[in-house]
Amino acid sequence: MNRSIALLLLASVITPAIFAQEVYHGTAQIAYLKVRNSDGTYTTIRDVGTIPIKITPIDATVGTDTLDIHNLPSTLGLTKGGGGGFLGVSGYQTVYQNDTGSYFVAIDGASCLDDTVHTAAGNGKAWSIVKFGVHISDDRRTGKFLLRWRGYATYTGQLGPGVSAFSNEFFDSGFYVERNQFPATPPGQSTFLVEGDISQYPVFIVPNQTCYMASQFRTPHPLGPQFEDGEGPFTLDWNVFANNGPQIGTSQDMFWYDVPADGVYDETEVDMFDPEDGGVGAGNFAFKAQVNSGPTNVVNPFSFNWFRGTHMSGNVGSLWFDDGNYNVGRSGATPIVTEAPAQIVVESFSPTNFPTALRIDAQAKVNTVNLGMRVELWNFTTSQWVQVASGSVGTSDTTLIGFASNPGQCVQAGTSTIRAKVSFYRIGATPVFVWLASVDRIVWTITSP
Ligand SMILES: [Ca+2]
Ligand SMILES: [Ca+2]
Ligand SMILES: [Ca+2]
Repeated sequence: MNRSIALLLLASVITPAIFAQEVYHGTAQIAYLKVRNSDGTYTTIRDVGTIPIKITPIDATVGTDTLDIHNLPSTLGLTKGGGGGFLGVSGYQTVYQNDTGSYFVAIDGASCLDDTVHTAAGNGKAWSIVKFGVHISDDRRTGKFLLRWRGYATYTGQLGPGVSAFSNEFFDSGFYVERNQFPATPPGQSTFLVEGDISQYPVFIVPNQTCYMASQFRTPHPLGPQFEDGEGPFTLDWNVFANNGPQIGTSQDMFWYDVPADGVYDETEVDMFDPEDGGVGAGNFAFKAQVNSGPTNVVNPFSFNWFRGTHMSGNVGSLWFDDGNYNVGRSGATPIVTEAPAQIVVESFSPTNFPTALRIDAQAKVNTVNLGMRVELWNFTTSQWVQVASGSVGTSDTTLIGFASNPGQCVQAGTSTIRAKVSFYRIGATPVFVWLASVDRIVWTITSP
């Protein structure tokens, strides 16, 4: 639907009714996480887990607008909002908040992008609790939508129509949300705030305050979650804006209204909702991001040991960076025939004894086909290895990423030791009988409370 058609719908703008502030609990499945590696390449991981969510019905004005902003300056400044972060009652620090109690839904707004500037307190820290809005436009309570978030660091003006004005992407991830978790509401009033706890998955990290954030509602991949790439057709679930501008962080009273939706936000799509459209300063997503007050640190290994197989070359420093400097092991004999013939165990120290999130990235390649790679974390409470990622490993660098479901148990009390293992094993016939595993990087990403 184009904007001139959408404008006709203004005649049917719905008068909000008052709901009790009921809260419904549910879950969202992480569809995929696309993580940027230090060399600028991306790793996509799927089937990661679920997060708890809370759903609150809200009143909102549903409408559209005239195109208000025709030319955007080549650089963007700050006009709206303010304030530093604060420590909430939960112990989380809010680094961006635009949740004013007065909401506006963009008709056909399945794909929008907002300029958000978080407080400096959020720099380099992973989001723990996020809050956003969704409007389910035709009152369905069946099936699921994919909520996709993409974060960009850079706006570039004067690139013209059809060309993305946003670049330097630092996250791209999606969640499956089942519609039957949303309570029934009167026709046309299916607007909700959703709060999700992503504290175990430190991937949404804004490096330096500015986050041009795209929010998209899409159809899940038709072939199944193992193929999810976030590129399905847009749905009839729409973005929700909050009036009057943010309380924490800043955003200009503008956003990018991707109509017709193609996932490309060009400079001519910049827009805002005027009072005459039913919006008041409504150029800003209803959105809130909270971080743990502690830092999110990348932790390098201090020691390594080829527990199975033989160390051939490289040192502990070879494991620190994604730089093509490898720590190489050769497959060897094992006491049990089913055991992986090459296993490297690494240790380091956690900056905290009480991590709220613990992620491990392992990148390696091998010199033959038909090998698999498994990543495990040592649980000091149960004295067991816990597998957090596995997959095939190629003859060029392959990255696996895993997350601890009990981060605190992966740190040894007293010593703060952390321990991980990466194993290589046959998943088919290998043309090379004695093969090499070249490990480029094994690092933890640990969030402190
Ligand atoms: Ca577009
Ligand atoms: Ca804005
Ligand atoms: Ca390396």
